[in-house]
Amino acid sequence: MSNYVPEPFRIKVIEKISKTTPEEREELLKKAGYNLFAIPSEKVYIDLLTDSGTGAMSDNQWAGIQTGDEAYAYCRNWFHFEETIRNLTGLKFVIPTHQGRVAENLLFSAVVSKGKVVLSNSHFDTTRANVLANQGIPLDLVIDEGKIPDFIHPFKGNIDLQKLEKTIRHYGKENIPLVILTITNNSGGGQPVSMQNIRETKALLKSYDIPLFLDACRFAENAYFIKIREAGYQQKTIDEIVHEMFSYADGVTMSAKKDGLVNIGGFLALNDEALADRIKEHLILIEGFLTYGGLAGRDLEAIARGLKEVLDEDYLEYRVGQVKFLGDMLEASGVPFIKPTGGHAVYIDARQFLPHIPQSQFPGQSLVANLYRRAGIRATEIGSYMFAHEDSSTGEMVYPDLDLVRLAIPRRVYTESHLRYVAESIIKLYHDRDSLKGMKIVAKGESSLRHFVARLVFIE
Ligand code: PLI
Repeated sequence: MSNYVPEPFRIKVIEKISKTTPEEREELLKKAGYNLFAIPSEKVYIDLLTDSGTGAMSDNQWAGIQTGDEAYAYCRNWFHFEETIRNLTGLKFVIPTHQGRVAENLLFSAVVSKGKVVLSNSHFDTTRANVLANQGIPLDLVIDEGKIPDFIHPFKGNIDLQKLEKTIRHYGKENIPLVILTITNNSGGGQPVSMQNIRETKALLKSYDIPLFLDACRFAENAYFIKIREAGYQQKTIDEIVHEMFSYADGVTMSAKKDGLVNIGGFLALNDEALADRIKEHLILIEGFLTYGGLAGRDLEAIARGLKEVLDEDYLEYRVGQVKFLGDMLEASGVPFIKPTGGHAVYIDARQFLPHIPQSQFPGQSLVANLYRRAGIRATEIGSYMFAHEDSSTGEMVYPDLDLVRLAIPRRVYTESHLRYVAESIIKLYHDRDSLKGMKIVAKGESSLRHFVARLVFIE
């Protein structure tokens, strides 16, 4: 078992969390249609639904909030925000948004149209949905090792360069408006992408004149993995690694709700001036003026400060260490999960955990519902419930490669003892796994984001 890396901070403000009884939770689950997104947060004991927007800000960020300049145009915090992002990414044009998916919406509605193909290591669900909403085709080309849950590889988020080149040739470069690398690769287990892979992807794309974008929500965690796992980077600072990563990018989309260490915010940054100008017009239509993009001045300030704070190596060591600590406790009891652990979450392999439940009966969602039912812990399914869909040409169901349950750890929120409680609860559930039942959907929305709204029942 690994040692716990102590928090590099002390706690100055606390928020009460409440315990509920199993009977109360059973009622809440029924009412929510076994959809954990519909459970009131005050009824959750440990909330691992997401690491997005759920972190704790620092005293420095809260102090920044007090300096918010709430003028409509060109507030002082905008200048700090823009300068911070330019310095971080080296990109010229910065477009603020209130969260990451709006950056995706603005980007893909500008460059994707019917039949255009967007290639990625793995699209996150909102990224995929934004490509689809513009009638584009999102394709995932992560390396094969990235799809084998217990295969140990330092950079399981890498894109397969051979497949990338083959796919570009197949569709023709004129049909590929951009390639986007998700760092770290959320849908594939929070796994990092190596510097070599980013560099080689850029070199390949340059020869075809296709821009490279980074979905950089978790760029600092990715940089930390490069530092500890990739030859030649041990002596570099996180700052230097981050600069090199972004030096290969023609553009970046970012949800600041992750490595921006804030509760709301995002941005798009890019070098193509003509494209930036088109996007800015759309920004004014759907988000707000060029210098606030749906955010308050105080939010811009908190993001600017968060983007600097996140580069602290002590913080990143603790952050990635927390995830590993949880993984090591599960490993000691044989619970199957994606190895090695990634940057922001432990991803349980639900098909191995519940081999008696077929993909068509959503093993991951059964695990998620039972974990809340028994322990008050909220996690999220990333598998058949989220992604399975009917092939429009054959009418057959298409299932994802992996059925995962994500235990996402909010930044700077939970302590070692919370993680111990989580591990103990999951291990108990694992010992009792044969009693868990499959599920079926009884009501669903039509969009490709059905998992937020669908209702389910257990198959008795
Ligand atoms: O939730 P947004 O709109 O601020 O960001 C969308 C988004 C884009 N890319 C990636 C890799 C994400 O992880 C992401 C959001 N992630 C969420 C909400 C999550 O729970 O992981």
